[in-house]
Amino acid sequence: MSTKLVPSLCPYCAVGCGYYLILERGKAVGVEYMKDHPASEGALCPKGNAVLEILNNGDRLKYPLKRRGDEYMRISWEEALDLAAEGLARNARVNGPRSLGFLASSRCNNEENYLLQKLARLLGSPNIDNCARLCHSPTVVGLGAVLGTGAMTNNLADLKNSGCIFAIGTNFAEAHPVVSRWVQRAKERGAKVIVADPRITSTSWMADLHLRIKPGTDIDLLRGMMKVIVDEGLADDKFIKGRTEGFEELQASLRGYSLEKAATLTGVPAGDIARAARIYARSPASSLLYCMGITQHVCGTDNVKTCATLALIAGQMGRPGAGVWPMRGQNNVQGNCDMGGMAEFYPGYRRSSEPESVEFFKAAWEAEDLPLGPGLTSTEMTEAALEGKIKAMYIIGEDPVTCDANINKTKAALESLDFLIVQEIFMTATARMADLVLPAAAWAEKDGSYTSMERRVQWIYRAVPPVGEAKEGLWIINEIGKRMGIDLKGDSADQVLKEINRTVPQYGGMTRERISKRGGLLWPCPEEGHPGTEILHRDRFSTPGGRANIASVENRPPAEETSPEYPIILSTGRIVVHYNSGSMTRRSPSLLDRDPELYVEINPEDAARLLICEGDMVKVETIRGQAGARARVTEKVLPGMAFMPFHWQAANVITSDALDPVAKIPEYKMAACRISVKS
Ligand SMILES: Nc1nc2c(c(=O)[nH]1)N[C@H]1C(S)=C(S)[C@@H](COP(=O)(O)OP(=O)(O)OC[C@H]3O[C@@H](n4cnc5c(=O)[nH]c(N)nc54)[C@H](O)[C@@H]3O)O[C@H]1N2
Ligand SMILES: Nc1nc2c(c(=O)[nH]1)N[C@H]1C(S)=C(S)[C@@H](COP(=O)(O)OP(=O)(O)OC[C@H]3O[C@@H](n4cnc5c(=O)[nH]c(N)nc54)[C@H](O)[C@@H]3O)O[C@H]1N2
Ligand code: SF4
Ligand SMILES: [Mo]
Repeated sequence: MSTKLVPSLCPYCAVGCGYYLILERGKAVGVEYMKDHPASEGALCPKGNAVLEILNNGDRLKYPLKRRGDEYMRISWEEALDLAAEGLARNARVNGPRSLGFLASSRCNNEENYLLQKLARLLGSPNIDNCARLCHSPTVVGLGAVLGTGAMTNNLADLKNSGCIFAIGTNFAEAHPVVSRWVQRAKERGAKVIVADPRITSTSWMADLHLRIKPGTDIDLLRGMMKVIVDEGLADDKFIKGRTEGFEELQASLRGYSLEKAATLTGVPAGDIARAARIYARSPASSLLYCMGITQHVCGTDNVKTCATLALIAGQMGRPGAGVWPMRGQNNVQGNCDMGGMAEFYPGYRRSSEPESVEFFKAAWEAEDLPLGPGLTSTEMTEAALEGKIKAMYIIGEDPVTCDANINKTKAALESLDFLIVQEIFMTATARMADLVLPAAAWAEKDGSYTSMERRVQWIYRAVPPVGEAKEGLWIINEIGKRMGIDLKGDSADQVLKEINRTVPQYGGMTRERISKRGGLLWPCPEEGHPGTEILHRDRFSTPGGRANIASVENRPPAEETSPEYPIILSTGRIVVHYNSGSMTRRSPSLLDRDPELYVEINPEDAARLLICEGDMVKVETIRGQAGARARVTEKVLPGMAFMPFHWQAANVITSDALDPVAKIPEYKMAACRISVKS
């Protein structure tokens, strides 16, 4: 029997782990570890180990489906593509091109995302967005404003060079498990690990110092640390003078602030804040890791800017082991943003609101006209649909009916559309609302490149043919374009990559030959022969003037405070064996077996008061609705706080859709709730 090993990438998170698919007679039958992969060194977490349960899953969508009443009918690709083109064209004609909304998929490759935003814009709609809106949009705009580039500053393996690892609002041990190996490597070399998280987590177990912060008070904590750094002469004056702007304003804003005030506001003892500040500032190289505990707040953008500011004043930037690591979520969310799958940006972060960007792409795409942005964000598209301004949507590889905050609103918005296309690998809650469901090839069934959280761009080749009649996303988008009289020049992923090389400066030298080698290349890689870039901002920042912009911001309260009626703060987040909507992991038997149902963690003090016992079915209610969940009574959450994973649809019935005013991200991490035993 002939056995073949084909290199592949994990389709889940943005660590970008590599492995080999074992093929027998053209079928994927196993996974073999890839020991020389630069980010994962052969490691895979439980989800990566279980990828075949998804690829070969019997539930995969296999045929195009058209809705008739509550039923779905199998149709041919000819009919499906005609229907898709007609539905989009009809709405563009009757309601104008700005009535079209597009969601690009951060689970899909760069070439597919590039082509989808090109289709949207060539049709005259600026409304293209992706799940980064719900995730790291504060990083793209906030870190972009401070450092010039809204991406991870160093590579992952470089964490081993840190003497101090400060992880704030990230539970990487569950959400990016393979990163733990690099943190462990640093610990073995003597590094101190500081974790700021309200909960006890698998990550906080690794910490030398756990700051159990009150949710929503990160700016106060960071300002407390800055106060210590400035007052104790630990600021890096040379770095501040040579490479930054705005330090005087920061000093002025800290003048009336005190460590004691920070302690009161955050609930973290003053001594611990001071210790954290000293360890972070004094270490020869410190890394700052952050994730959704920082971004998913109404002050998400300010949180990000304050994290970056701490790193700047301590001079912990632009060297091995020193920098800021925003832990990106999806396997290709970095790439999707790079490709212009965002309302604010054309490809390569050219602002969609600037006429020069439009002119550049008019020339590149030989287009007579293109829309000036910014387009509507995904969260704004929901509102616009409810107001009758968005009438048709084309959603690829996203499940907003499970993952948006306050999903009853999203459901109503999608119900009000004239026409909805969903392109998926499984029948999701969102696909169930579509007029047309298009079955897509999964990662191992198509060619293309993915950009991981460390800006690592890696190309994989199709290893197996798509299931049933499923098609590569690129082909589907290209065919819809053709039927609308648009030549997207997307006949192959290779052809699209060549266009990306020309239009996205960071990807200029990323040819297929180069990025299909083990580990690919890290952007920026402006021309062929360029080795790629592991560490950003070594000599200058990528702001127009080359200097970083120190931010002086003060904390703002969350949108929802507790009240006698809703006395508990509900936070939502992740567990290791499930992934986002759960549309994949809940279909993966080995993963579902480990965590089969929705639960909520409650502190024993609250549980005693509410007469809730471990294992009871409880009702968690907010002003938006209620969710049933199994109670877990545990000191992992603070009194007055509850935690629920969001991998089951019920969770987002109750979450808050209050938005950060700049990045438009919802405040998933704080909703006022009450909990009672289900009668
Ligand atoms: N297993 C698994 N892995 C995943 C995913 C998944 O669904 N499952 N999803 C991927 C995606 S899309 C993303 S974006 C990442 C997200 O990865 P993470 O952001 O690490 O995951 P979360 O659990 O959402 O939140 C991280 C931590 O923030 C803490 N937190 C909550 N509120 C606050 C606060 O106010 N301040 C501070 N300092 N901390 C707070 C929570 O207690 C939690 O432990 O994970 C990726 N990886
Ligand atoms: N309560 C709460 N809600 C949250 C969060 C939270 O912390 N708390 N976090 C938010 C965050 S950070 C994020 S990123 C969002 C995630 O929100 P989504 O992006 O909607 O979540 P996913 O489950 O990753 O959805 C991706 C879909 O793509 C499909 N897919 C996978 N591969 C392919 C492919 O090759 N082609 C196609 N066409 N489809 C494919 C999968 O089946 C899946 O249904 O959720 C947000 N929602
Ligand atoms: S850490 Fe992320 S990329 Fe690596 S195996 Fe796990 S889910 Fe996949
Ligand atoms: Mo995310």
